[in-house]
Amino acid sequence: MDTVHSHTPSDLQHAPYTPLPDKPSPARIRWPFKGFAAILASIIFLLSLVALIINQSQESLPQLNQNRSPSTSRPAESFSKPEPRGVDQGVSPKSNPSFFSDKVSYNWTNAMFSWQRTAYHFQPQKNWMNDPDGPLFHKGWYHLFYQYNPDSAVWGNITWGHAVSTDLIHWLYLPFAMIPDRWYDINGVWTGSATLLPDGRIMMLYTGSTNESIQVQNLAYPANLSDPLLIDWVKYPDNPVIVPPNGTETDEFRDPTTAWMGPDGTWRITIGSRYNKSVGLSLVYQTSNFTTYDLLEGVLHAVPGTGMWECVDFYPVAINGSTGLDSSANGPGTKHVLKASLDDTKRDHYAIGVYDLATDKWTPDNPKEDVGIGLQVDYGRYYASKTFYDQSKQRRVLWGWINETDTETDDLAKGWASVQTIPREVLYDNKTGTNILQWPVEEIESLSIGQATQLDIFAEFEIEMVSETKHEKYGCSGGAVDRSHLGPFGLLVIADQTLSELTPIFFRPVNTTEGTVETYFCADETRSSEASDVYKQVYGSTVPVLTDEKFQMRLLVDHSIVESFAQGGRRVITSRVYPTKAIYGDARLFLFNNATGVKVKATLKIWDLNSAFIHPFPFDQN
Ligand code: DQQ
Repeated sequence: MDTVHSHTPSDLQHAPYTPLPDKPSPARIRWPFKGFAAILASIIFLLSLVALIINQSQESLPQLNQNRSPSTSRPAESFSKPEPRGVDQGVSPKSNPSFFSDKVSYNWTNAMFSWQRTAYHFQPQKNWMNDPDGPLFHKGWYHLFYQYNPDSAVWGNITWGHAVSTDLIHWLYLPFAMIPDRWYDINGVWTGSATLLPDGRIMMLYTGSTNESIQVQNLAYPANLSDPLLIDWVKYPDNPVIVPPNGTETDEFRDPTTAWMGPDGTWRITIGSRYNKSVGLSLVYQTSNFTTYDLLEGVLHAVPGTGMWECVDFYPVAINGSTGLDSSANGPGTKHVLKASLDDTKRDHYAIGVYDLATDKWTPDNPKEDVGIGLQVDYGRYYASKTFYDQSKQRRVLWGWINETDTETDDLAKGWASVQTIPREVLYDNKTGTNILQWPVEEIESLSIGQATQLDIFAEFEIEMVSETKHEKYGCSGGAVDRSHLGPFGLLVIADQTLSELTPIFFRPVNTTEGTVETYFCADETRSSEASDVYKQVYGSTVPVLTDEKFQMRLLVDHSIVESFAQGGRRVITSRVYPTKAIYGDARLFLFNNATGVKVKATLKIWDLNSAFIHPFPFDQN
């Protein structure tokens, strides 16, 4: 057997395994749980702005490039301009498209870059990160693996980073789980998923990009299952276990899912691909031992015009249930979610449907809202998501990659790129029956403290007509400045006092020609930064607001990230913003109502969130 001796990041010591404490030594961990302080405000307002000035301090900010003075401007020309990588290796460009190739870099300061680094979202100490990989729970620890470049803040040399947590919020970095060191993954240890077998074994399937840039599927497993940290991984000596089947483009065949067990007692996995240049699809393989596989006839599902499906995720959800389901659950009372990350648009789309166990085919409940042409998992800056079943809390947990919208040059200058979302619990929405619900895992509440630089905001809005309503057709695209009868209204986050920088997260209800009201939930990044070399857009979609419901949003604000959940998580928008003025003590939060025909009553609860503890594992203290 080949044991993978991962090369160790310079800042992590790979100590030989010794018995572990239940959790990291408290001496090294300072989590000031002081209970949470909630500020509850009921505010009635019409056409007004109410400023809530949030005390911000610089104390807990991580320092980047400490040898540089915070006020020192970085000369833009001192950084080279590499091309986004990926296409040559048969994977789409992973850094930002060249929106800004002709533009001059903004005069960023180190203080601005430092502010962007998040305090309670997971990100590596430095360098590039993309997709979450193989999340799982084992012997008291949550494991997160991730696509990582050990050498730079741009995509390349993809290696599996590894971190563990006892609560999905505080993380300890471990040595790399797998590095690209075999012919079958020398061009990258790409995305994969874990399957926990009933006998306790863990099978990790991942895509390797071979020495010839062919995408193959490989098997790895922990060298020592009794190690709660799962530090050493073995690559199966007869890898690859699956090669691209005839008729499949050899560079469009990747990202195996977690396996689920069929009624015949054998396992199935699905792998995304593309047919005839534009048909996105997912193939199904059957296995009894994870080393040999049979391709089943037909496909799990295919949707013309959607292009290559990356990072397919396939899992059951319970109808009328309040817990998550293991990937092998099926039968009456379940539906199946099929998710694909569309390589062409860089958006994660899903649909809810029915999985036929006899034929291994999945059918969407609503063909008009099929995978890739209907719902998105998140309408913001978000990609390559993946769920896992957390057997310790009977819940399904979703991870997603928040990618950057600045330039590679800026990422190289700040020394890192990308963040993972806060893990979200996923449930079927029993009320609408048409969407999933996503909600931050409950453990995030442990970060609530008296005063901090990060926020968890819950806002409810009720509207009262003050003038006659008329039909108006607006969506999100006009942004927050467009005024109409019923909206927009919401919150301005990461705003400075003069409102020269602001990110509105808002509702815009509109009267339809049928006499009903349709509500849009939107995030407008167009004024989020004065920097010119940052891509800014308006994100959003319609959201079901049922007749007995108020308009509700929950926002997680973490320096440069805003995760926005509408109506209990029916729609989610993640924003990655790059403020230059609304930073440190100058970051503000405002309420706004731009509707011309309604009064809005807002109720706000705001929790200040502490920083999470995200550090190297304290091997020296065992
Ligand atoms: N990222 C991986 C691929 C996957 C893509 C490479 C999605 O396996 O298709 O880093 O971002």
